[in-house]
Amino acid sequence: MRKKNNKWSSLACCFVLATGYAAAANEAENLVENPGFEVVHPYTVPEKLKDLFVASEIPDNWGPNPNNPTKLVIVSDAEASHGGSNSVKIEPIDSESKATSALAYSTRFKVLAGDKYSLSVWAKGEGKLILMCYAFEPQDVAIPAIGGDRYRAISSTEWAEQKIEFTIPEGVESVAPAFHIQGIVTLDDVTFQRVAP
Ligand SMILES: [Ca+2]
Repeated sequence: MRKKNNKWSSLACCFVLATGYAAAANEAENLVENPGFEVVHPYTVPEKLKDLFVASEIPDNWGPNPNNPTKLVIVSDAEASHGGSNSVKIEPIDSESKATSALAYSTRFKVLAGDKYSLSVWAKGEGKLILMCYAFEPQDVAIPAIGGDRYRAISSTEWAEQKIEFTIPEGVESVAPAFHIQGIVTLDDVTFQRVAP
């Protein structure tokens, strides 16, 4: 057993629905679909996730991570959103809880070691936020997430952009962007791009 002790990655292998990989990355193209959460669909929480996830609708291409009990609310209010009509509020199911909740992209991107990527999101609220990519070796082995090393304090009713840049380590074949949150944080307008090496 190796490199399987990372708490961020252990679930990702179960959740991220890699039925196919996204197309190869062109530089400076935003690779995520539905980056502003404008497309949503009704959602019925599966029985096995009933204690772990609360949502009546979720954005297309995005979903929960059952390792991190999460309440997800679509905020349908152009005034309150950073762009478009919708943003996504992430909070713990138990309002007293200090547990980490999560929002994850539901498709993995094939990557090459040494390539440089950036991940950004606009955020507001009262809590903490980590931007990261779940990472996978060939044969779907989940390994420690990339970039998930620092919580950023979010404490404002004004939107602010949060961003990380990282280089794909050796051995990583695919990644999926994700946000881990403590407290109540609203997100909008994600950008995931390959940047010049
Ligand atoms: Ca939006």
